[in-house]
Amino acid sequence: MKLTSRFLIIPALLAGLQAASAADITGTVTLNGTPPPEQVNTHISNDPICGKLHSEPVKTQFFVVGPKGELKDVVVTLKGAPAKSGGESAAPALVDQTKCEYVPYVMAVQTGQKILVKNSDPVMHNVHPTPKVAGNKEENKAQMAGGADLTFSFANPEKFLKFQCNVHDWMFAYVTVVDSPYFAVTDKDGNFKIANVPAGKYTVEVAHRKAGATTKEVEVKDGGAKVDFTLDAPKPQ
Ligand SMILES: [Cu+2]
Repeated sequence: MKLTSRFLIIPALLAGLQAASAADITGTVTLNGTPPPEQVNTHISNDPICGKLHSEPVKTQFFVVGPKGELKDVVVTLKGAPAKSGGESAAPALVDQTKCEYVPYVMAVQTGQKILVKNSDPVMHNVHPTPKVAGNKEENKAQMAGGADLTFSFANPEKFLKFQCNVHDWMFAYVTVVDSPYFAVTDKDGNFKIANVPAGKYTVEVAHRKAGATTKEVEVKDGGAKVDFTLDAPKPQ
């Protein structure tokens, strides 16, 4: 009798442990205050090839906000994240050059993860990542219209590593390199989700290129954790 009940209890305990072992951290990032107005990118419209690819004026996208200040392009990372990067085995991250802009403008990858850069335009670009962290390699590769995809990867963590095109000096993208699989970038509704985080206590950091960064403590338990953030718009100059 004793034996039977023990056999029943142990699987139940194990199932309980598994349920508590990983959950999602979700939340929303909101911009407090009014961001400076975006500027029309006259470089694109003045370019004989790139200008023709757009029917509407192209604006900068420094602050992409929703009706309630929901802030896009915020990089969300975990300090004290439990696992090291599995970047070598992760699916490649994609960056497209389309209509003489990088899409996405802001992204995050793991250390060692491949970044595939496409050229969907009828014009040559050159892809020039300019890392500032030692050990991350600066490269500068031309890519013809219809050319093969280019591949990049970075060994060390770095925030907002800048990619630029020297043919079109308005073309920038920012790639944050993280040494764990636990990160996210907010969508157009300001939402993020870091999936399958092992139970435990963490510091969550949110960072936006123009609105700065802040942190909050969270504890991941059964059912996950929800944590919202507010960043302040820069004061008018
Ligand atoms: Cu270009």
